[in-house]
Amino acid sequence: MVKKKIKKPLTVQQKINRRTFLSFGIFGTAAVGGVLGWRWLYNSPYEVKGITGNQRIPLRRALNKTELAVRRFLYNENHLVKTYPKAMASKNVRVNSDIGIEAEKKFDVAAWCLQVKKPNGEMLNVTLDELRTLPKTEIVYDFKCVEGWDQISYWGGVKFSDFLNHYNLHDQAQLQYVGMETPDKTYYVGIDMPSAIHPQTIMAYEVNARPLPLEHGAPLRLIIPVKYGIKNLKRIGTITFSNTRPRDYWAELGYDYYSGL
Ligand SMILES: Nc1nc2c(c(=O)[nH]1)N[C@H]1C(S)=C(S)[C@@H](COP(=O)(O)O)O[C@H]1N2
Ligand SMILES: [Mo]
Repeated sequence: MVKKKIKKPLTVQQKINRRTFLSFGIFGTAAVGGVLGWRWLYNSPYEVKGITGNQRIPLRRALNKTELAVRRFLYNENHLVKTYPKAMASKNVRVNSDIGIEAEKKFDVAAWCLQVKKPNGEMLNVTLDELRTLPKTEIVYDFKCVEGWDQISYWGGVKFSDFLNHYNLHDQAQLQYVGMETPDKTYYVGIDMPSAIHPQTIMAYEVNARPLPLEHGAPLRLIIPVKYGIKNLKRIGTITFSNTRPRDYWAELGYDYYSGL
């Protein structure tokens, strides 16, 4: 006869001990894994400087993969960013950084005009007065900066998609990216076309229903609520269109190129 080994039922204390042991085991493995993963990441080489730069290769790869997943499964041009009543908008809109619009660099707002470079090399020049004749779009939303602050603010200007339609830039709208640079070309951003033509993306010439002050990017800035602050370029000088990623100030310094919310 084969003797069956009978397992004695565990006592409550034994059960607790086993649980504790398991929990610590799992926690410990995760912790060690985390530390090793971190060490691995921080021993990985940096990417070759190009459109993006200054980032460890695996992390950049992850950022780019996340972008693809977001664009494929999460991004929806009909999905609108939350808006607020005007009364909730901050009266003193924070001024964050001023690359390309530094006060000591004298800037003549009256002499400004927007330069739109078409892929065929043709140049379209648009004045602020012309832009003001287009339908005005206003938005009150929570502006978010990657540095960890956010603020409800109220902007007014021309919807980017209205601008493209009005100037017959339909062929340009078929391309994958929009590039924007300050007139002095020291701050620049690249925006994927779906985000650029999102119904809440505007080129703003007003904040709190008043003309944009210099420090907020007078006479015209980008307000793109589906992106972090870094993409909201102040003082647009030139606009370009392309199928490759335009240069981007913060992406070159290691930040996510997409920087979506
Ligand atoms: N030309 C220019 N645009 C810019 C910046 C800049 O330094 N220069 N900073 C960006 C960042 S990081 C943020 S958070 C917002 C801040 O906009 P605000 O100063 O109007 O609040 O502008 C963005 N646009
Ligand atoms: Mo920012």
